Order: sequence, then structure tokens, then C-alpha cells
Amino acid sequence: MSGLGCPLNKNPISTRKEVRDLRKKAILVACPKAQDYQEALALCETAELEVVATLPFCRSPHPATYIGPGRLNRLKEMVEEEKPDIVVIFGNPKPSQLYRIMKELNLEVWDRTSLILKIFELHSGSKEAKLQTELARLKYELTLAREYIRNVKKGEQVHFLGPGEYAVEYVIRAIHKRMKKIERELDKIKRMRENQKKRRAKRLGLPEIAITGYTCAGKTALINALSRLGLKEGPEMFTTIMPKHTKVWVDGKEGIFIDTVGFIEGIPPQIIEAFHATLAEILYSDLALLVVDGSVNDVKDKMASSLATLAEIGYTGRPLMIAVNKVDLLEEYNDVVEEIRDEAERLYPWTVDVIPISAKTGFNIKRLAKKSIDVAEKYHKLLDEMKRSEGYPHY
Ligand SMILES: Nc1nc2c(ncn2[C@@H]2O[C@H](COP(=O)(O)OP(=O)(O)OP(=O)(O)O)[C@@H](O)[C@H]2O)c(=O)[nH]1
Ligand SMILES: [Mg+2]
Repeated sequence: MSGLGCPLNKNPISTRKEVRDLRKKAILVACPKAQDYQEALALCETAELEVVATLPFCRSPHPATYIGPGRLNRLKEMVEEEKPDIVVIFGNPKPSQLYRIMKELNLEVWDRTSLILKIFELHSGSKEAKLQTELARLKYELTLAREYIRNVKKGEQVHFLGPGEYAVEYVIRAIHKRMKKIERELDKIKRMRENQKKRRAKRLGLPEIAITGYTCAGKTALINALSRLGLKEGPEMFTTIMPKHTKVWVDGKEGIFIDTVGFIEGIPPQIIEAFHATLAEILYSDLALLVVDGSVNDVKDKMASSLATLAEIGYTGRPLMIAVNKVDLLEEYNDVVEEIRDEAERLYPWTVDVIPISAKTGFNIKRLAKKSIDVAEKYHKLLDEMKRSEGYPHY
């Protein structure tokens, strides 16, 4: 890397410790007793933050300041002591609440959405991923800028953003303009992607299976086990942002498997909206293959959350295959599989089968792939027949 003003030129990074020292310091406001506390820490770690202190917050939100006046005072003291770069409120404060906290602390404050957006920004490699992430960020910032204007109009003194009402109105107009431009560019990419898909379907005529599920469930590990793609897997969250396809051949049967972006509990709506074209890969497929991490305690919650996201993007009333992954980490997995089967049948009656697998050791991988191709093939044929009749569904 070269260029003026790049501090790395003078002090080349040579050790992992030095790299870690470049992380921003954060105070995390979260409930240590909550099931998603580990997720909060993992998200901070993936967003390259060093959590220097945690302020426990387990109550229901306060109407004005989300964390309440007492906690806010304590947070101010902690900011004085720890001098963090950022405060992370692991929740979903309203823009007005977030605005008040920022104003009180005079510091950058991220909520859950902002934290997830940061990770998407860090992991977006392709042009399409970058544009989608920027669009999600702009949608998010628009709500904050509107809140800022509302407060200026109420005659409040504002400090943290600096500029006055007209400057912020100018920023809002600029955000709208940029959003329009991105939407046009994404539209072009979407049409290109749809054409590629149509050409692929015409050329190969193979059933398509979208591998979907919670972040870190092992979707990429599964596609790697089925192919020689060697895609990046990792313990960090949202390693995969853009879909990847591969043709898989099992015992004389062929299908296209697609790796997709992971889900998370309460996935920010800005991400669902901005990543619509990417998530549509799941809708255009013949079968969704839901991978769940069978080794974690909250596997049923994570599955329920993934099913809710599938419903939100419109995947419902269609076949679903479930793979209970990472069974190599369990001494005994039959009970977990049965529990997941019962829960899946209750929450999603179109579940075709629940198969235990290990993407790491390869256990049951072939069986899963074969069964998935079979089901997808049947649905593919059914869709072809429906296409010829009037009842063709337009996804
Ligand atoms: N022990 C074990 N580890 C696994 C298995 N499958 C995946 N992993 C590990 O789990 C972590 C997450 O795997 P990924 O394949 O990156 O998960 P993903 O679902 O693609 O995650 P995102 O891309 O973030 O949505 C990685 O460290 C994998 O090596 C498995 O069957 N057994
Ligand atoms: Mg992945």
C-alpha cells in the first residue's frame, strides 16, 4: 500500500499483536444473561472491535433513552474511564433514543443493525455486495438524519453531528440521490444475474438447491465438502456475502448447489431490502436446504429464526430439506435430530426430511446431496408442468 498519510507506511505491521492493537475500543451494552450475549461478543469480534468493558442491561427499553437515565449516567462514567472509540448498544433503539444517547455521550454509538452493517462492509468483496451493503447503510442513516432534523426543528441544541438543519437537509437529498443511483446499478446487475440464471437453466436444465441457514451453521463447509470450490469458511460471522454456484454429481444424479448469505436473529430490514436480489437466489431455486448447527444449545431458536427469515423473503409452502450439521462434535445426535424434526414439522409442515451430517468429516454428505437433488428434481418438473398451465407461480 502506498500513498500520503498512510500510517502503515512508516510502521509496517509485522505481528498479530500489533494488528489487534489497531482494533477500535468499544463498550458493549448488553445483557450477559441473555442467550444472544455470546452472539453480541462474536459480532463485536468480527466487526474488529475490542470490547474493553460491558455495561449489563437486561430490562425493557426506557421510552426516552432506551437504557434509562441511571444506566446512561453509568455509561457516561465508563466512557470517561475507558475512553472507548465506540459504544455498542446491543439492541434496537429507535432513532430518537439512539440520537439521545449519542448526544449525551458525544460519541459514536452503534446499535445491533449498525454492528451487522459494519461486518457486511468488511466482508463485501464484489461490486454487487458493496453496492447492496452501501444501500443498506444509506437506508439506515436516512432514519438517523431525519431524527436529527426533527430535533433541530424542535429547537434542540445538537452537537454530535456538527452541521445545522440546512446542511443535514442537503445530506438527506444527497443520500436519496446516491440511493437512486445504486438502485439503478443494482437493477442492471439483477437483470444480468437473471439472464445468467435463465441461460444456465436452459443450458443445463438441472435442479437448483439453495443452501441456506444461520450464519456459521456450516453452509460453505457443506458446499466445499460437495465440490472442489475451496470457498472461504470461518468461525467469524457473515463470511459469505454473495451467492456461489457449483454443479454436484452424486451417483449418476446432478444438481446445482448454491451457497448463500447467512441469516441472524432479527436480521435488519435494511439488509433484507438491500440484499433482495441476492436472497432471491433462494426463491428462484427448486429447493431450500436449511443447514442448522446441531452442536449449539440454541439450535431450535436459530432454526426458528431462519425459518422466519425464509418466510419473510417469501419462501413458504415449498419443500424444505434440513441438514443438522456438526454432529461430529456430539457424542450422541439422535435425540437432537428428533427434536429438530418435531420442531421443523410444527413450524414448517413442508419439511421433507431432516438428515444429520458433518461437513467436516463428510458423514452423510452424499446421502443428503442425493436426496436433495431428488426432491429438487421433482419440484423442478412440477414447476415445468405448471409453467405450461395457467397456474404458474411468479416468484
Ligand atoms: N466441527 C465442525 N465444524 C464445522 C462443520 N461445518 C462447519 N464447521 C466450522 O464452522 C465454522 C463456520 O462454517 P462456515 O461454513 O463458514 O459457515 P457458514 O454457514 O457458511 O457461515 P456464513 O458464511 O458466515 O453465513 C467454520 O469454522 C467451519 O470450519 C462440521 O461439520 N463440524
Ligand atoms: Mg459461508
